[in-house]
Amino acid sequence: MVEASEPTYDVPMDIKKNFNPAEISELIRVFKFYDTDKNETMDKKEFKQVCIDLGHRDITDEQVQTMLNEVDLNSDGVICFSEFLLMFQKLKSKNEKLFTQVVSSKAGDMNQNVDDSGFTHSYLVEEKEVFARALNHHLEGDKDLAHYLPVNIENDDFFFVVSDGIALCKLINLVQENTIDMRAVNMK
Ligand SMILES: [Ca+2]
Ligand SMILES: [Ca+2]
Repeated sequence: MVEASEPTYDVPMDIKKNFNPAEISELIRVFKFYDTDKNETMDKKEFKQVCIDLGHRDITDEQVQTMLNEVDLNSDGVICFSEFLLMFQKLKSKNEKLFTQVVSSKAGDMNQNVDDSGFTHSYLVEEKEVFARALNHHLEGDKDLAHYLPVNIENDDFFFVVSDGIALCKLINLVQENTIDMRAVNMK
């Protein structure tokens, strides 16, 4: 039999020994979650989402390529599961806290939200709730947002509210005070 492709989730023992079985199965889930076209490898676009979710929110395509090249040990341009594990092995030895955060933020808790342009966002339900609560708590009584608030934490109303530029600017200012001069925002 001619070998067409290596079995993806069959991990060499020397990589496997650095993780416990629970971590391996969690990382398989994480890998499958980001492998959006389900071809069992992670391409540049899919890998970019991993980088973003690891906290590199403003990462450029060039930076993604540089990181991908580092992880892509057999230089076939995509990341297989073994390479993905090796990346996490490095991450685990460098930054245990971030590693735990990734592994425990179960892919099952992730939701996807498709906006009008067809662009798919991934976000953590918890993250959305934190922002929705902040919005309700801090901007309650804001006359410009009176028609929106309080926003329903349970559904996707939050995305509707922040699609209004004014609410988004106010939210950003909440996080980082006076980032946006509200006098410059067109309130209509
Ligand atoms: Ca893929
Ligand atoms: Ca590869």
